[in-house]
Amino acid sequence: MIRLYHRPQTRSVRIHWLLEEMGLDYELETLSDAAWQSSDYRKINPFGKVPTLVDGDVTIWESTAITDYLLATYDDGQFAPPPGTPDAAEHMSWRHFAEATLISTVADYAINTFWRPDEERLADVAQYAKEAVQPILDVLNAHLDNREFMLGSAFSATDVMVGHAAISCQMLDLIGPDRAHLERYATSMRARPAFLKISADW
Ligand SMILES: N[C@@H](CCC(=O)N[C@@H](CS)C(=O)NCC(=O)O)C(=O)O
Repeated sequence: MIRLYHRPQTRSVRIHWLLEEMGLDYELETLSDAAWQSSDYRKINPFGKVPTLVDGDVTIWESTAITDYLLATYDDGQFAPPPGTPDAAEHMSWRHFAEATLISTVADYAINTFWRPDEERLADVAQYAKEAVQPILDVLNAHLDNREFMLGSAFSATDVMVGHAAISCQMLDLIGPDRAHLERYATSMRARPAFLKISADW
């Protein structure tokens, strides 16, 4: 049985959502503050971060790596293009972009505008992140012109990774009035049945 070590309002939401999209059986282990910071948790995730996924003998962390694992182990071609194709390369590019370029910048903004208590927020970092994300969102918005999903007309695991960031931007008022494609995309991702099942995570 797959077990997801999870916290609401974190990157583990993406894996929770993907598990629902893929229709897999899983157990959700929502960590308390104490469990998250415990030495026991560091035995399965050396950085003490979420998500971590355990599946039998397999323990895997880093959410993009977890999506790689779930696709390689359980996907029958529904959630990713065939390996070694141009579509697969595009799928990998955008899926990694979602963590490495997009959500890392959005998270700096979120942490310093609402996640941390007031006295721990760094206004300079929030301002920097808000400025840094603008050209990234412009590219994403342009990409979504005439595309229902990140790869065109078919939903894929990339939409969970990028969709999570798009929804976060919508909630944080980062999309702005001139990015209609991104706005439409975020709204449509939020309406997906699998997303609605995990929406209490937000
Ligand atoms: N690149 C990692 C980032 C994981 C990460 O930073 N998770 C945050 C929550 S969004 C966390 O657990 N932070 C706790 C900490 O840093 O102590 C991934 O995608 O899994």
